Amino acid sequence: MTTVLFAAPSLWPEYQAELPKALAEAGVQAKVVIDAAPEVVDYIVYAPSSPLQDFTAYHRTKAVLSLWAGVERVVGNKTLTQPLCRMVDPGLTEGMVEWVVGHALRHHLGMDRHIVNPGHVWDPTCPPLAREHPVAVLGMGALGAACAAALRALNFPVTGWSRTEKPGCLHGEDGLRQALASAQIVVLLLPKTPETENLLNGERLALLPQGAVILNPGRGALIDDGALLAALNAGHVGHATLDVFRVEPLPADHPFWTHPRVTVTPHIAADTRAYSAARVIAENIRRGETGEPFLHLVDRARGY
Ligand code: NDP
Ligand code: OXD
Repeated sequence: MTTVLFAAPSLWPEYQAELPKALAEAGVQAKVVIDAAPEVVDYIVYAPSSPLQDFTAYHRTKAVLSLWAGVERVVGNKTLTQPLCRMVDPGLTEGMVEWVVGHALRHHLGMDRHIVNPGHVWDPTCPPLAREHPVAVLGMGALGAACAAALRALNFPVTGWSRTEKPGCLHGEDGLRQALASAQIVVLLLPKTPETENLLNGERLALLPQGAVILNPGRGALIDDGALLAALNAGHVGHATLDVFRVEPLPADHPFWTHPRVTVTPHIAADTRAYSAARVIAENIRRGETGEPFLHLVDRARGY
């Protein structure tokens, strides 16, 4: 059985080492290669940025296993008729929790005032407690739910919002308005779909309390950039820490780079790490081989 990696060549050494190990642990015998004729390929391990965009020739392939959690670049690909699984991986989740909690605490504690204090001002104002700083987490999936749990463990009152109804979580337009109206910090962990594009538009940004902070490690298109800049310029939004953008790398002349109320991080919130992702992939290949249902199947109609 043959598994091919379609991803940046720089990833090959790690996956060449980790995937065979993980497959052996899962009790699966498979060859892992970086190139093979389409007619011999059983599984494709896939980065959506890969040059492979036409899957027509892969008749034998049983599944495409994405290395990314977000699959918006591939979900609408009509040549891909096999099951598509996305990445849900403890390593990815751990990274995202650390990024979200770190940036939330930066703003919550007002750390910047003390880190950059050229006038050596002795300002003894104490920061509030987390219990006084409500957070809205938009998107309560694998990553959002873990971030919400970590923030709750620090005593932040967290309101979650998702597409479907779930216990302890808001949904729908009314739920979104309610979540935004009280949020001092908003975390965006939604996939990019036609429904979520420009979710944070001018009207919804206006619902936020004065000075609220936005953390976006989800996807750039979730926010209307122009509306965000206007809200930042007006001081209505206090700060935006953005990890993802409509165009990546963020173009050098984009106003986000120089805006005093924007922090840009270069899509590094959470990485797919080969040593843990390989186990997720191997488990799905094992399932494919034994006829068990795949984990983390993408729902093409839903878009995530
Ligand atoms: P999941 O699919 O597990 O969760 C998505 C969540 O978004 C679900 O709670 C879902 O609701 C909700 N959602 C989807 N559409 C809507 C909608 N129209 N209205 C309201 N809620 C909606 O994804 P993950 O948590 O694994 O990942 C989230 C995103 O994070 C990825 O799609 C990717 O874009 C981004 N990401 C970014 C990384 C980075 O380094 N910056 C790294 C990894 C991921 P429901 O539960 O009802 O289905
Ligand atoms: C992902 C990402 O979707 O890195 O996994 O953004």
